[in-house]
Amino acid sequence: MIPHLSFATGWKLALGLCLLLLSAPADAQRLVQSINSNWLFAKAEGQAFESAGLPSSGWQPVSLPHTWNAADVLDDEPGYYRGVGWYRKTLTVPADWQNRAVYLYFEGANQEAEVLVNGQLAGRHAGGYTAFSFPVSRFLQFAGNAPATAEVQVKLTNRYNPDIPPLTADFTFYGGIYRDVYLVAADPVHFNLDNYASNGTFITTPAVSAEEAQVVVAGALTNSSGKPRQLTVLTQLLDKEGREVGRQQTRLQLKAGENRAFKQSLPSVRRPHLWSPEQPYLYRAVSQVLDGKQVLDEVTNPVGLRWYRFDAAQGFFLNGQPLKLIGTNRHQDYPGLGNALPDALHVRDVELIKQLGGNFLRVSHYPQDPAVLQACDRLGILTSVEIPIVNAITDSRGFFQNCRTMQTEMIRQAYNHPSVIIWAYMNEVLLRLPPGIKRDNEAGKVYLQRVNRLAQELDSLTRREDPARYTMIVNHGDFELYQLAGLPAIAQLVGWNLYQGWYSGDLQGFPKFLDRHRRELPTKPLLVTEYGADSDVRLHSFDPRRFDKTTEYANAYHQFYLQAMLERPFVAGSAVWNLAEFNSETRQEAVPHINNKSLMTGDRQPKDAYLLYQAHLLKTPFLRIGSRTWTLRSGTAAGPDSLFCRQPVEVYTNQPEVRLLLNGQDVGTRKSEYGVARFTVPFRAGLNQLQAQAVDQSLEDQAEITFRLLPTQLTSDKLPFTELNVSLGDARTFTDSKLQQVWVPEQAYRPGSWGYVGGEVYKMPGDRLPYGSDRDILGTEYDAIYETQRLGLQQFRLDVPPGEYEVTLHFAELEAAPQGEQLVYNLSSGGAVGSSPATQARTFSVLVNGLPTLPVLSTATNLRPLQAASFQVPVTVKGAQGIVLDFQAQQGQAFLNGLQVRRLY
Ligand code: GCB
Ligand code: CA
Repeated sequence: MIPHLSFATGWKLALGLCLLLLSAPADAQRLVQSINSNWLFAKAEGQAFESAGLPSSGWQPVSLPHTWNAADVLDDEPGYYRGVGWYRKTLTVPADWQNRAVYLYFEGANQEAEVLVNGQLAGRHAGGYTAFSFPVSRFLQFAGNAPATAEVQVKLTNRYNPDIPPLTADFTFYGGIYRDVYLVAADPVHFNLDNYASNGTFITTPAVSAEEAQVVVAGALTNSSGKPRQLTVLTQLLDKEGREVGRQQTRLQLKAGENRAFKQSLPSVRRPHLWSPEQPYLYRAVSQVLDGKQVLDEVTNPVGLRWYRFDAAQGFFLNGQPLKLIGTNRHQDYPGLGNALPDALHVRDVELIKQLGGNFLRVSHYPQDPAVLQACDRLGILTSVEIPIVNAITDSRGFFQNCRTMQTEMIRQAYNHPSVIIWAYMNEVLLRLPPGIKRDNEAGKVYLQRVNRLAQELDSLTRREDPARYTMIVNHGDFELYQLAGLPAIAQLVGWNLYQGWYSGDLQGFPKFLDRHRRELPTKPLLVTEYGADSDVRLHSFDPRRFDKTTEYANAYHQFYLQAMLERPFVAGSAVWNLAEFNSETRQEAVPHINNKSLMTGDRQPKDAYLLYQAHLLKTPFLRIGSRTWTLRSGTAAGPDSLFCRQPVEVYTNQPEVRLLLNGQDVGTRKSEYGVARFTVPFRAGLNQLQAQAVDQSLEDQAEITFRLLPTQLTSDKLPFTELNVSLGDARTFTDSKLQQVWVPEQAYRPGSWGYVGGEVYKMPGDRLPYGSDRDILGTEYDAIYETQRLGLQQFRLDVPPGEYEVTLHFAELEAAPQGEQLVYNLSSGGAVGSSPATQARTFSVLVNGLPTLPVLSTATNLRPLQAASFQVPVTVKGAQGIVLDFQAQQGQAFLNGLQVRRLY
């Protein structure tokens, strides 16, 4: 959004409106154009921001939005470019703009910017998530009636700056001008263009009821025309059809150079159309500056008429009715694009929350593209918006000042969005106490006081800026610590990010925590601002465990949390962490650099948990077969003579009963429990067609699942052995849709079949992972396979029939010293996580059918810690010998992480 129009009005729509309402010579109107095309970009690597000059080479053409980190946040190299980048572009400005107020307007650039026009400094901005604009008329050089050329240069850095939040966070700080940039040319008389990149007008609705609504427009006019002016501000309130439902005129005298405030109360709207998630009815307030009949400037703002309140015992009320706020958080990135998204992808995410049945978006952890709140206004999604004070603060004047400025920018820039109901300003600010600071030492006492002080300042600032909305602080689940810092008392609402049953403890800890808040903070309304569990769509388990990153554990987690919140009216709202997978460069786990605690994949395919919410929230009939991303499965036949394998299938529905058919045959009818009907399906080898039907509605869904059936006896004629992929030390299956392979969990050797002999499941120290490691394994996309391991095994045997085989052994040494800057997103209180003991020396050999095929496997040479290493060996099997791999340790214990066996002939 840009200054001349509202944040809430789409560009094209806004420009169209201007034309329609135009009643005066066009040359007086404000002109706005995006200037996203034809920029040049170059890095100034290794240079300090302050002294970095324009690079002499390395320029490449780019269009905005642009980030310089789209690729390097995904590679195996830890870290990403956090330094200086330059952008430049030549603008041609028409001669008659000599008499206009010309501005450059940036929706956002991460994170410190210096803007130069024709070599002169137009302005600086700190903070990567709010808009900024600078007047540039004085830098334009016109020669008579010729157009002026202006060279715009933007020096930018995304370096760490202790004075600018966020300091650390579980997301990537992509550098670049990653939102739209506009050029604005206004009449010298205009709505204030110098107010924190706001549009200079502010709408409030001081009283709204079913009977009537008051609408007030406040703002300021600027007269830079060099002479006194007699002006009128005219505001028309238009309904959805564009009919005028109210108007107000205010006459103002402005001296030359004066900036003067105004305030207009429009006549009340009788029996207003109210704004709500079901019916997000929007009026528009069109405000004009007139000199006589001539329109000098015009701004349009959306107006949503609604009233609301939070109650500590009963939750949230909209327009007098209780409304449980349910929705998600959202980050602003997308696979391959980093944070440089076209508006359409921002809008799509809001639509996905709507399709989920949600009514709430926590815009986390920073203000986002104007397109987001515009879409929320249109679709009826209530929002909370926050500035990015995450994990910690710096006790410096600069940090405090930047926080205040950001909070002011956020509020003024997003003020006119009816979807916004909450302004927040801290996320888990006590998660990472700075070095040397403990909750119970002297330094800690001082630090907590400073955090308290900053919270107080921001809270009062927010209430002054916007008394109509609520303030909120968002905490992690360390109740005592936040109480100790006195934070819950400050804001009007408390948000808790709760991960019991994920990062710590078990699921029961969640309702316990909620009830504790209710008991100990009885006057404070509560929102569950985050909760979630990692889920890698490739991983599945029939015995889901905390932290196994399977779809099944995430499903169980969400079901439990949702139920606990729905049962408690005092829980005013909730937001899943997160709508979609997002980049967090420092993260390791099963998918390095990605946080997959989400309802959708990065490219916005629904995970099962998304369907679970739909089943609960949608009011229209809904029925979908789960495991949509699990269309390739594998498993062992039910018995030596069976040609099927029984596995679960879930159907998500808001219907009472579901019938399931497999290849046209009835599998059974099940009642749905809490949105899920559960079936056990006898899958056959090859294609399986599933059809689910609601018993009493004409609702149906279909899914096709390809099944790789493994024989119980590997010499079976009925089910000849073709291939086997095993993840050692693992209890999950892993589907690789690219190679169309399924990895199955290990099993102990049984004669006639396959499996390991001896050894134990590797488990990283600590209580977090049920098995395996969470470290990034280099040189592979299959981290999950390498992160699990069988340690100290003696053999792996397969009783395959005679023939030619290809055997691939996969290794990764998991004992490794912790990485320097390792992300510790451990939300349990205390305790370092994710660190493994120092590297262990080991040497072993593998014999294949008695031959020393891999004679020296050693951590000193070919088994580097946390590095994938694979060896493929041909094996000829004669007679009944099968395949026998012998593991012989010389030093330390032998291990194996993955094994693939394929029959060639
Ligand atoms: C949190 C943070 C969020 C993280 C999330 C997680 O509590 O607020 O930024 O991404 O947990 O996944 O650990
Ligand atoms: Ca493994």
